[in-house]
Amino acid sequence: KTVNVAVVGATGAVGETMLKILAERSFPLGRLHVLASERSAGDKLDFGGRKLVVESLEGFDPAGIDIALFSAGGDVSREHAPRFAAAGAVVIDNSSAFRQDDDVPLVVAEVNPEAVRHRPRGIIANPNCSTMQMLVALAPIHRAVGIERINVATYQSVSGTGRRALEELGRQTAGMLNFQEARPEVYPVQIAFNVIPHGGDFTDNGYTTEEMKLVWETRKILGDETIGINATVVRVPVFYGHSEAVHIETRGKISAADARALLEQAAGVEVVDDREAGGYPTPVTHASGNDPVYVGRIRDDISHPRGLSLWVVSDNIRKGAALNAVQLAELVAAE
Ligand code: A2P
Ligand code: 11C
Repeated sequence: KTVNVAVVGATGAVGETMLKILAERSFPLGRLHVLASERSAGDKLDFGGRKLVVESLEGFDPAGIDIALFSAGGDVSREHAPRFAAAGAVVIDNSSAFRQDDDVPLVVAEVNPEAVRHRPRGIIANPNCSTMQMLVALAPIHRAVGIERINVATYQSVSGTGRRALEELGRQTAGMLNFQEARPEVYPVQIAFNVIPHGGDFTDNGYTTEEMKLVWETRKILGDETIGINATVVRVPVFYGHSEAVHIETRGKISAADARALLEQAAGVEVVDDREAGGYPTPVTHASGNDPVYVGRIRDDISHPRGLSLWVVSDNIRKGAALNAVQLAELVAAE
C-alpha cells in the first residue's frame, strides 16, 4: 500500500531537504503534493529527477492526504495543521506550535518511537534541532545509568534560521572581504566573522526560547521531569550543522570508555573520537549533508566524580529536522 504525502513549506530550507530524503529512501510514496505560500505557487521543484509544481497551501484541499509534513513556521502550522488532521491526515509538524501540548507526542525516532502511536489530535511534533541531536547521543547513557543534570552550550549554524539567514551570512562574508559594511537584517548584529549568544526570543527568566526548548523538550521526550538542564545557545557563522559542548552529571557512574562503547552501538550515532588533530567531528568535515549524529571528545569530567563531557555534531536540517520527520512518517506508514 502506498501513502499520499503533502510537504508544507516545500520551498524552504527544511522542506527541500524533506523532498531530497523522501526521494533517497524507499518510502512507500503514492501522490506527493508540494505546498508553500501563494508567492511560490506555480514554481517547479526537483523530486528525484522529475519536476513537481508548487501549489498554494491556502486553497489546498487535504482530502486523500495520508501524511502531511509541515515546516512553514508555527503560525502556518497553527492555522492549517488542524484542518489537515480533520481531513484524516497524520500531521508531522516541525514547528514549535504544538510541542508543549500534552496530547501531541514529541518524538525522536531513535529515542521514543513508540510515542507516535498515541496521537489523539492526529498531530505528531518533531523536536527542535538542538534537542534532537543532543538526545540521540544522551538517551543511551540515560537508559544505562540515568542523567541527573545537563549543561550544554550550542554552536548553531545559520541554516537553523532559514533560507534568508543562509543568504545573510553569504552576503555579509562576501561584503566584508570586499571592504563593505555588513548590514544585519535577519540577525540583530553582524553574523559574519562573529558569534551571537542569542537564539529565538528572550524570556522572563533571562534564558532565550531556544534555550528553554532544550529544557522542556528533553524532559518530555525522556519522560523525566527531574532532569536539570542549563543551556546557552550561540549562533555561529557556519552554514549547515549544529555543534554542542555537552556536560552531564549521571546518577550512576559511567566511565568515558564505557560511554564510548555504548555510543558505538547506539542507533543513529557515529563515534568519531581519536585523540589527535582532526580526530573529532565538525560541521564541515562530518555533519553537513549526512544523517548521523556524530559524537567525539568523550572524556571523564575532571571536576566531578560522575561527570562526562562530549562534543555532539549533526546536520540540523537533516537529523535535526527533515530526516527525523521522514523517519516518523515511515513509522506511521508502517502501521
Ligand atoms: P515560500 O517560499 O512560498 O515563502 P524557510 O524556513 O527556509 O524560510 O522556509 C519557510 C517555508 O515556509 C517556505 O517554503 C515558505 O514558502 C513557507 N511559508 C511561509 N509562509 C507561508 C504561508 N503563509 N503559507 C504557506 N507556506 C508558507
Ligand atoms: C535554530 N533550532 O537553529 C532553531 C530552528 O523550534 O524548530 C528551529 C526552531 C524550532 O534557530
